[in-house]
Amino acid sequence: MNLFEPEINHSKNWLPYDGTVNYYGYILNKKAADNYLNHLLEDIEWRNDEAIIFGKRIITKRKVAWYGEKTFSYTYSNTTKHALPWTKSLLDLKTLIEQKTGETFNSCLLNLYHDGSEGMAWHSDGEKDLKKNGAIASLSFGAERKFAFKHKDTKKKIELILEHGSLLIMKDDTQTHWLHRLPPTKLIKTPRVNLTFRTIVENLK
Ligand SMILES: O=C(O)CCC(=O)C(=O)O
Repeated sequence: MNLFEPEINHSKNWLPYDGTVNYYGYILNKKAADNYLNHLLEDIEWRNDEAIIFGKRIITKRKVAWYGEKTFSYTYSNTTKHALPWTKSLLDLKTLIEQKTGETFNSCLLNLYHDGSEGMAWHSDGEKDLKKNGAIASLSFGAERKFAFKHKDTKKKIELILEHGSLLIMKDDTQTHWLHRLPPTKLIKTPRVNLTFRTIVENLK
């Protein structure tokens, strides 16, 4: 028995229909996850996120960064971002989750939530720059937060808690049928960093 691996059935599909979500629990022990969290907080080029909503420019308190194997551009919420080259730690994490999941990724969107007052509203990751039905791997560090899915037609909701050092994967037609969000909460006073590894289709601009 490996004492560092949680006994979680990562083949379980958390969605009842129209997509696949697998949760692996923590894939890094606490010490390794703490080290990555500190590295990510200090060394990533964090920027406030920008969105144009109903013609108005919104700057979020949540910070973002985007890294990848090429200078991909990626457009969401009507703003375009350009990827920075992988850091060694991000490349190591990408290799680890590729081994765990059997999927491949060429870019990563990072989110920094300073405390529970920051979250992310309902959305799906179906932008045209992303590979259609490509897997998205979500790696979480820091504060444990609730993560929720809502079916676009039936409105059925599924919730789970994302732990420090844990991996979740969304694949197949999940983004077509389900929204997801990170709800804000007054209970959390510490930061959380989330990394979503994705596959961008060639669009070097
Ligand atoms: O922080 C999270 O777990 C959610 C991130 C997310 O929904 C996204 O990057 O699309």
